[in-house]
Amino acid sequence: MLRAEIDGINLELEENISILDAAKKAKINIPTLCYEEGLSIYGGCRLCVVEIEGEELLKPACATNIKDGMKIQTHSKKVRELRKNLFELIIATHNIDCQLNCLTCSRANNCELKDIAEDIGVSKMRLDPIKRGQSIDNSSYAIIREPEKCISCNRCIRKCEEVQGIGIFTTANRGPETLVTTFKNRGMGNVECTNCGQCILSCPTGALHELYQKDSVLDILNDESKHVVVQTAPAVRVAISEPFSNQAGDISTGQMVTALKRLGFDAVFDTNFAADLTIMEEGTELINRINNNGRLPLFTSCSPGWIKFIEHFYPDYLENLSSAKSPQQMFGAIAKNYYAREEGIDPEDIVVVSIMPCTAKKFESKREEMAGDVDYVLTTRELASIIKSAGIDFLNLEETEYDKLLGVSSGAADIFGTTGGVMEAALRTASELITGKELEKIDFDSVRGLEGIKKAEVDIDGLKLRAAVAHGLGNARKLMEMIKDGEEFDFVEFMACPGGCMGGGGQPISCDDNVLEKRQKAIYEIDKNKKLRKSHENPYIKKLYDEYLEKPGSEIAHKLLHTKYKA
Ligand code: HC0
Repeated sequence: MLRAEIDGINLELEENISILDAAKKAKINIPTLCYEEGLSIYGGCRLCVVEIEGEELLKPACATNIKDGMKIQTHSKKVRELRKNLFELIIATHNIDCQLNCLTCSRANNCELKDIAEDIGVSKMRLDPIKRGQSIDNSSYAIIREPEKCISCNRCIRKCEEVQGIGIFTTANRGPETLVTTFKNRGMGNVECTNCGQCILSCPTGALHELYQKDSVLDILNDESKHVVVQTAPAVRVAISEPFSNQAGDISTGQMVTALKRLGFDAVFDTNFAADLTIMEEGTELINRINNNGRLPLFTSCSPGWIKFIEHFYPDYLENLSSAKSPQQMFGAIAKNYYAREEGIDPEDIVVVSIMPCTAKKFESKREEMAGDVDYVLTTRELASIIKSAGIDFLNLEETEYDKLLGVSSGAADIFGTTGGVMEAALRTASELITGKELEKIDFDSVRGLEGIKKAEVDIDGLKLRAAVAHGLGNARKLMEMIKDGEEFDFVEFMACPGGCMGGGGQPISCDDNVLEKRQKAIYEIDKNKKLRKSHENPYIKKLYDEYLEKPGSEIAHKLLHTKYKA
């Protein structure tokens, strides 16, 4: 144990703890910009400098470990003056538009720079901002980069490289001209970006954000000639309230449906309905591959960031991907065919809007393999922003149920929103379809939790199904290397984002501690409280097969619900 004193507070601390972490334990807030929990220490912004008794130079708290007997001051006059100077230098390389056009910035409501300016007590700027003449990178269908707003904290670089294992960002130039950019400044749409959007969650300013489609959706809602239907992804309902309440883990399904109706959507449906459908199609494909010596392991195909990853880095394994489209895309195809027929609406007049926790879903909707299924994709953040600008008091809304035909889903579909959920949903259905017997226990605990890679062997009436689950592309790469090295599995779930979709790049930017744990708990709570907890028992899925699709894997199901990815 070490002893140290921070701002007069005596602490007993474990070895190898940074001053920043020790201060947190003492509930002392030291401002940081380039630091992010879970990423390597960069120590570039220096805003976290502290004064250590007996040392002439101030030290960065993130990169300095506590030594026994240290006495530290985190907010002395010397510290505050240097912090202010450093902050002014940082802000001077930041876009002048921030100072003139803060109101229109995507991060106007939660800009870390603004928060820090307040913490540090910066009231006026003494330095003229440097304009670097960099144009906006809008080469991607999913993520927009505004280099003039970049403050070179390098968090996006580290997130992409260290967590996602990709590394599309790099730095260019030196000194005040330093820039974060993509390889040869080619643009996000022309490098190996998977569109996962994890960089957006790390960016402290508005330098990275999704391609906004909010205005297009508001316009289409005003077009009387169109029948606009909306679908909401599993993970949105446990995060949409965060921008209103500043706390994570609340379930707001009913309020979200009410808000969407108030916004003017003609029908409010659930992606979860299509998640149940996915289980029927993907589960059938798994059983067929096992019975017919097909290519194994079968890989899930619902996470578009993962699809882009395998296309770039493991093209030899594309045959392992399930041919099932993602639930988002299946929903679009069903809405424009089955729903159109049932309601007597010309499919040309139907507009499908998705609300997704994911930026890569925007890219997925534009893929040529399935273009036309879905017309617009909004992130959870975009929906929250539209709700706010419509003056809707979200937290006090009454609850409404989804519209019926494509709006009823099982608990198995709800858990799609967290890592391990697709696997568990598939196991519930595959077990019962294979054995013809009801499962005694439907919770598959071995694929739950936030461990990066989970493995499980499930005994289905003598058939030993070897399963694995990876979330976050860094873990996906590790698991792919295990498979390349000969480790054998039958079915593998991959999700591009840490935590699965609940941690997607389109979710609200964290406003609470332990956000993933809280969202995950909420997702399992929704499942537990549902009577209907298995995809194959969903009466509206049965009706869809009886009246339209015939049976899982039928010719028409293949035409509408399956696809093939090419390298
Ligand atoms: Fe997901 Fe999905 S579960 S990818 O994570 O399969 O984004 O929430 O909508 O499509 O259902 C995201 C979340 C979805 C799809 C579903 C799947």
